[in-house]
Amino acid sequence: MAKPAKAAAKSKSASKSAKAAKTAKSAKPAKEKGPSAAEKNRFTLYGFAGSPNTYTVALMLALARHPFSYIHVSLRDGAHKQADFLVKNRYGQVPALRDGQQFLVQSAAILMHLAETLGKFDGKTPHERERIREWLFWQWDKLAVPVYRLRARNRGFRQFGDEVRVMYDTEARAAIAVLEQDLTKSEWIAGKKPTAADIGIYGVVRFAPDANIDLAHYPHVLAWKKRIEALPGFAAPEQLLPLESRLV
Ligand SMILES: N[C@@H](CCC(=O)N[C@@H](CS)C(=O)NCC(=O)O)C(=O)O
Repeated sequence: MAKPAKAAAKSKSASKSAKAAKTAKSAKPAKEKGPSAAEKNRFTLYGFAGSPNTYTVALMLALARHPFSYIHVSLRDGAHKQADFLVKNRYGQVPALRDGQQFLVQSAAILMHLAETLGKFDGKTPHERERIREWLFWQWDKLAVPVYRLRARNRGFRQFGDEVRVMYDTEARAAIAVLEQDLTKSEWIAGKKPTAADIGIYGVVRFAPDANIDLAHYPHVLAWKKRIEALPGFAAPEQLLPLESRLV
């Protein structure tokens, strides 16, 4: 016997809502998986809270969403010159990064290693990868040294006279002007997307105001800096580098 029109409509709509409920159930997002024990144990960063170079490596790991343990190395107590640290970093400096059984040093080299092995913030083409290397070498050649020296002087960690201060100031401003010019052409330094070059150079530019360099004179650099700060996972040095060791 044919169903009366009303009953047929009711049963149709009931089966429709059962179907919808089923779909909603299956569309439920899978429970987000936390990092595995192997991921948690992979990296230990040795550093110092006030160290921009330690921050650069921590920032790379944070942006790559990779957990890491952190060991505080007291530069004040000279821990970086002790034998147990020199086996990790022959140069007696922070940072050092343990990746599994291997210790890596020199922040720019660490960034390149992370980009390559994590497959994040690396260049997408051989040309982009060449540009990452080129900019990170430039960063240490022209930008980092004058900015960090001026910052250290302002914080009372280095003493030098006005002549040297003016020299570093001129060098730092000339380097930031090169960056400003390049950033008129593209949003990111070495590729179409942010790469290790942006992270490394950000780790210097962030501290330019501590060297009495006002970034307002460099609008493209300022806009690029804001783009980095808007990336998911971004965190400031005080959020990433505790004053004490922290194990994950
Ligand atoms: N080029 C090195 C520089 C490292 C560096 O200068 N580290 C500072 C702290 S930010 C340090 O350990 N200073 C103590 C020293 O050199 O004795 C890098 O990128 O890792």
